Amino acid sequence: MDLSPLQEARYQYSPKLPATLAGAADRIAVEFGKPTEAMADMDALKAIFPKTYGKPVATFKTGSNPAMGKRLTVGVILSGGQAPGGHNVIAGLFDGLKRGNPESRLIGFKGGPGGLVDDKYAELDAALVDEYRNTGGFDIIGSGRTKIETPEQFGKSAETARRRSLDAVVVIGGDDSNTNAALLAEYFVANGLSTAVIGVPKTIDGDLKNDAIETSFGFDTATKTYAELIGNIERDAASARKYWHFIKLMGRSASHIALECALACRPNVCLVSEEVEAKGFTLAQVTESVCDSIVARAAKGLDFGVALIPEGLIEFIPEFKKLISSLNEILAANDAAAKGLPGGDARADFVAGKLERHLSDLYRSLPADIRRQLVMDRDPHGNVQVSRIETEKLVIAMVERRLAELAAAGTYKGTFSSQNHFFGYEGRCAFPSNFDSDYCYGLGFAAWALIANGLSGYLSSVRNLTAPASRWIAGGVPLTSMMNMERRHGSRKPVIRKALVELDGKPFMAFAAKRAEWASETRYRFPGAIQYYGPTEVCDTVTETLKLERS
Ligand code: FBP
Repeated sequence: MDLSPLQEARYQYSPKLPATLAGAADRIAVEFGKPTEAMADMDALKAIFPKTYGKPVATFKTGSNPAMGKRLTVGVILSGGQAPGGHNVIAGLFDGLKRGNPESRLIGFKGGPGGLVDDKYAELDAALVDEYRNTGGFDIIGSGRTKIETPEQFGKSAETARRRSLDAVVVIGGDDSNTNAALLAEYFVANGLSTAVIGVPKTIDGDLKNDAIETSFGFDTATKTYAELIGNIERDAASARKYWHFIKLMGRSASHIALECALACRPNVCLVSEEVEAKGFTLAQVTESVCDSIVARAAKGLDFGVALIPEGLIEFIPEFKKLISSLNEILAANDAAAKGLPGGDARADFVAGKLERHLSDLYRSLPADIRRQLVMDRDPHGNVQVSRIETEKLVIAMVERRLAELAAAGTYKGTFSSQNHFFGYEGRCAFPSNFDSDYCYGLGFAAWALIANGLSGYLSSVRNLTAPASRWIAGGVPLTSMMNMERRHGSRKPVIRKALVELDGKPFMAFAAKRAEWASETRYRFPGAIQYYGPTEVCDTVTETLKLERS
């Protein structure tokens, strides 16, 4: 591999650790809080997790702890979509293990949770880990979306843990993967294994957070990467003055990414899925809200603009939500028949014939591409793969239709020309920002400290993130304390509750206070590229979301 100058320079970067983790291993003591409760459905969860439910929150502090020198063998898994900083979680975990005992070993299961089931692994030694420090991507061992759910998969995971004499498995993943981690932790204890399971909060979507987890890693770098691109597009729009740019942004359900980019860049429009759902908007009403800005700006001679669209939008429009859930059921019930059809159009016709009348009308009114995209295969967790649905093109088509009506009625006199973009994969493997480099290294290091203290069923946590890194607070949060029961595939399942955008939360309120002005005026803000070297207020700054939530 030829190295870029930045990659060479980033190898020299030493991630900052919280002071409590920075000293000698035997000076890292642990303090426990009170037993915890789940977020809801306590009795049901106690019954599912009899061995691991209700553990106390753990916080590391400086003190004496001779147990930290244990020789350990740990396996690590990267699960789900890439997020900047995953390699630094592994580096932090590796360095922690070696600080505790130079004889400790780290192995990496290849290609996600499937690697644990099938016992496919690579030894992670110093030379290999060094190659990946402070770099983006998950390519050190690869990732995957296999869900460990059948008794056979659990059994095979346990066999691997025994065969490799694992003291612990670390699962680096989002809400679904960490729900799996909780189930695996319970399974291992219930079946007499001493292998601990520790999770690490990963996802660019930013929706794995709560009172104890301030943000998931990767959100900082991904949103800063998108914000750079959006700022560049805003400047282009304001220079050329001839295009409306519609930008879909990743985030499978929650709109945190779109909202963060709006706060950073001040575009003319940013749709927020959670608001659309709360207000029960139809697609026509969503379209109208975009057209309001286009018409208002056209009246001032501003026939250009930038609109942000969260990837998950259509699942939050109530009429679409019903449509998607009916499509899911039809596809699940007719799996073989649907798969046997010779292409997307045939599949679309097949399901359209099985929908209730009003849903079938909605489905048939959509552009053909969108119809095809809505019946593509689901992911292993049963989710529609929203990154493959061109919602930005759907919105453009609806806007064009509506503007034609407004023009005919004489209420719109502008010219409308659009460009569409989708920013997702562009940000998931960027060189982690200084924040994500430090945060991930700390999360990995804390994962080791949890394991060395004999804890299982915890999510590694680093808090107080708006303070300098030395004052960050490291510890672990019991996975069951973040769970509730939700309906999935027809039955109630334990899941880590996804954190959606809160409409009474500070980030949304800050946006709502300004959006009318941004809709009709040009108030663009240009964040520029992530900076790794230079003044701390430029290089070490956190997201607008985190600043507002922690203010
Ligand atoms: P995770 O929840 O696994 O972190 O993945 C998030 C995400 O990047 C979403 O934003 C996006 O919808 C999805 O992954 C895309 O998945 P894939 O990489 O399989 O196309």
